[in-house]
Amino acid sequence: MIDLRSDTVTRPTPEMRERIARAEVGDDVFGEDPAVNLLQERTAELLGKEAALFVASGTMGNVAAVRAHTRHGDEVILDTEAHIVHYEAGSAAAVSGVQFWTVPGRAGAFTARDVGKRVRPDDVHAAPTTLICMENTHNRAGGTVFPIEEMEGIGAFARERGIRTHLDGARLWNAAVASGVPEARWAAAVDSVTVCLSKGLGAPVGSVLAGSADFIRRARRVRKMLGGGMRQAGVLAAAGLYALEHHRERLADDHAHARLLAETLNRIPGFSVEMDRVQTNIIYADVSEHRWSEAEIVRRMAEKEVLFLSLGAGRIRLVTHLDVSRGAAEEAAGRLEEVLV
Ligand code: TLP
Repeated sequence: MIDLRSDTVTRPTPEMRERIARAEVGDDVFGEDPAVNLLQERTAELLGKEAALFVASGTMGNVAAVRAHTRHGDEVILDTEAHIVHYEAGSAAAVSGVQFWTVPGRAGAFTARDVGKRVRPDDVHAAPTTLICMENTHNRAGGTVFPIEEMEGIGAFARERGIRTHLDGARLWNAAVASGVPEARWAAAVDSVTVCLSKGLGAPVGSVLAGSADFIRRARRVRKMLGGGMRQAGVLAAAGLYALEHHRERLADDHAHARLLAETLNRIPGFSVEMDRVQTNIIYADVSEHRWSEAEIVRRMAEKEVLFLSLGAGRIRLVTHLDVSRGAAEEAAGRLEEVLV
């Protein structure tokens, strides 16, 4: 089976399991888990932030960030296609009581000028603009990299006006490898950042939220409120530490495999992939011109043991990751051509 549904499907490698088995643990709600503490320190250092917090998921990191940055009734500016808008179960409204004003981004990115048009005046009619969220790489835009200069421009604009900024960096590692711009430079542009260990990096569970010490203190309380105060979480943090040390550079392989698959898909009549969006490990293909519906395409390929997702509106998504070797990517490409041409 070649599973291209998401980079979240990876299983821990034998070496990672070894590290998990050796993890030194304690009660993390008391702040006494050595592996969790080490993971938080290492991630904060890597991102150039004062402090960091281990959380159960990328969603929990974003939820805690939005809640810790805002008050009920505030307004948040973010891209129309953001993960926070589409896939976080309405948490910004339910948990933080904020409303969105979305920007139709270009490949998931927008500029300080776009934001400038949406910041509310200090007026009795308006919800105060207190937070801007960005996403890098951008999932629904196709794993695209947010241009660093634009993010720095937005960061500077926001700081001048006392507006906070948060980066959903679930796949910031991929952006760093694809662009050569280190994670810390992106993190420096914003007040807080969520990074995921359980996507391309291959850990079974976990994300890290980083920011100032004061922000992380507030986020820790939100995490507790969400039921995310974990106890001997070092068994999970150990996997994250292993992933940070060993699985970042190899993301370049995932990107090369995604390109190979995208080129193959583009040769299939009725398929169309915007190649300039295939910058990392995610591929979206428009299949609306194919003789089969997207559901039928997914079903036929599943019969051939190649899995990917149908997203509706004639789009499918394939994602490469740690458990898809060069050989498996070539094999998947061969089966796609065999069945769909
Ligand atoms: N994305 C998942 C699904 O939720 C769609 C996937 O398969 O791609 N930010 C971004 C940009 C993400 O892509 C995801 C996960 C998250 C946050 C949430 O992470 P988790 O799944 O750990 O809550």
